[in-house]
Amino acid sequence: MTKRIAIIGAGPSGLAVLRAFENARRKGADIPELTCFEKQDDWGGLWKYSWRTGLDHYGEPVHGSMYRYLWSNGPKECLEFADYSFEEHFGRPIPSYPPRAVLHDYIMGRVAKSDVRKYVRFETPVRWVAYDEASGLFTVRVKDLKADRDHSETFDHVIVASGHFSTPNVPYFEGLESFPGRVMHAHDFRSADEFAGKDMLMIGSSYSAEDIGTQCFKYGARSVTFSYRSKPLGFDWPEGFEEKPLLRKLVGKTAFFADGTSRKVDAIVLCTGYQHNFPFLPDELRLKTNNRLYPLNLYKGVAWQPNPKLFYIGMQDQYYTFNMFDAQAWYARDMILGRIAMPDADTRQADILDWRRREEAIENPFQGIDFQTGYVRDLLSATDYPFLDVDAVAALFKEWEHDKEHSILGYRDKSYRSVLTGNMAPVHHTKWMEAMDDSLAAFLAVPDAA
Ligand code: FAD
Ligand code: NA7
Repeated sequence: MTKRIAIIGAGPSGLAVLRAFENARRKGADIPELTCFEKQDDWGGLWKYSWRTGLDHYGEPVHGSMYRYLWSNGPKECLEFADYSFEEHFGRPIPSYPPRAVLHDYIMGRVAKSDVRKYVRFETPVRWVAYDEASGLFTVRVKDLKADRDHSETFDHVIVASGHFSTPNVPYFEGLESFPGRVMHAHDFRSADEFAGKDMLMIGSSYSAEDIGTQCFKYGARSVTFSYRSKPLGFDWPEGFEEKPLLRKLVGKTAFFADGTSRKVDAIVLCTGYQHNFPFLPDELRLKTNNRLYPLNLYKGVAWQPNPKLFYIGMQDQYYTFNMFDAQAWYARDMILGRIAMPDADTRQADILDWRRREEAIENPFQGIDFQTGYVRDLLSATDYPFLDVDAVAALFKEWEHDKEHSILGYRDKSYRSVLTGNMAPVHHTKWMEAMDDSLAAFLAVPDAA
């Protein structure tokens, strides 16, 4: 009997799994029967932009957390698929920090080249997964939204690739309920335009705060105040930005901070991160973790320790993204195909704890980059994924960190060399702070040729 595999989600992680199996099939392997359940009406995960917030037209929670005017917050050279360069997709080298639409086009280009769309059932959210010890099978209950019908199927393996930047973590601060202006979580932020001329307060000091704050400034916000819980972002901020310790309370429009200072603000964006949320999984199958580089209970970061027939892809905090999802997908595929032996539970646990110990020793971003580089290298060394020079990628990540330190509003004007093609990215025709049109056409336009 052919094995059956359920993949939950057709974002970059789920697509990496489809590609991994397809790659094996093309090389002559007998692959299992694949079914990918995707709740949205197209693939691409977060990269498929949705203007919607809250609930969608079916009453389902909107998955999208990306916003208009989102540009890559790391160099594209760090996320390039080893088997599909940006140059192959666009026919020429392109600048290092593309806007969302360009990255979306690139991700779509690779999957369009392989015949995997047939495996995906769109508008079909997974409602529940149960494991039966006696049969050794998973039962997956899904809802066909278009047909308005629930049904169940059985599978030998389940691969969870449903993402973890969709369910907002929303803390409470005294006075929020009577604040006379916009309050939203980053998950619901879509367009910076509405904040032109406003004084903004961002709670949080990580990627969302930094990016939404600078973007609002770019589109005309009068000032941006960041409020941090543990440590400030710490950039050399230009005029118009400031950092404050944690918000204590709001009285009308006035925000009071832990250092006793205060200021008036017009709008608040809670950039307070996301929850790993798997409402379709029972306790014994459900990953419980915060956003970190090495969650417990995942052998090699992918196989569910208590029941390694279940896999998770893309659940770590991410320096590496697309190429790490590939490395994970190829590794999970090879465990399922029996090409990589699944060690016993004690060996797996010792390996998990070893990686976790190394993760806990990380003291700064450079060590974080080295840690995840080591992790990706470990996975890649075991499969036939095309060669990826991860040391060269790590060097680019460190250059990126330096470039951000040097200029938080100007780092996206930098160029980096592709580790795949060896070619240097061209400088973009417009500085990021002046590039207001984030469309694919505007980004790829060659002004001199007009
Ligand atoms: P997702 O992209 O979240 O895809 C998960 C898929 O699973 C979705 O299609 C969803 O609809 C589906 N799904 C969820 N639940 C179910 C269910 N129950 N049943 C069926 N389907 C389901 N990365 C970068 O490399 N560069 C960036 O510049 C960058 N910017 C980012 C900006 C923001 C605001 C955010 C939130 C993330 C950003 N990321 C960036 C990181 C991003 O997480 C990854 O690039 C990537 O999208 C993760 O892929 P994924 O497939 O794991 O998850
Ligand atoms: P992150 O990177 O998980 O960061 C969450 C931030 O929110 C972090 O600074 C936290 O502070 C802060 N936080 C969380 N809870 C609170 C409370 N209760 N009060 C104050 N501050 C809080 O999420 P992001 O959204 O920034 O980034 C996620 C992805 O989106 C990323 O991959 C980007 O590319 C885009 P802490 O440091 O823990 O004190």
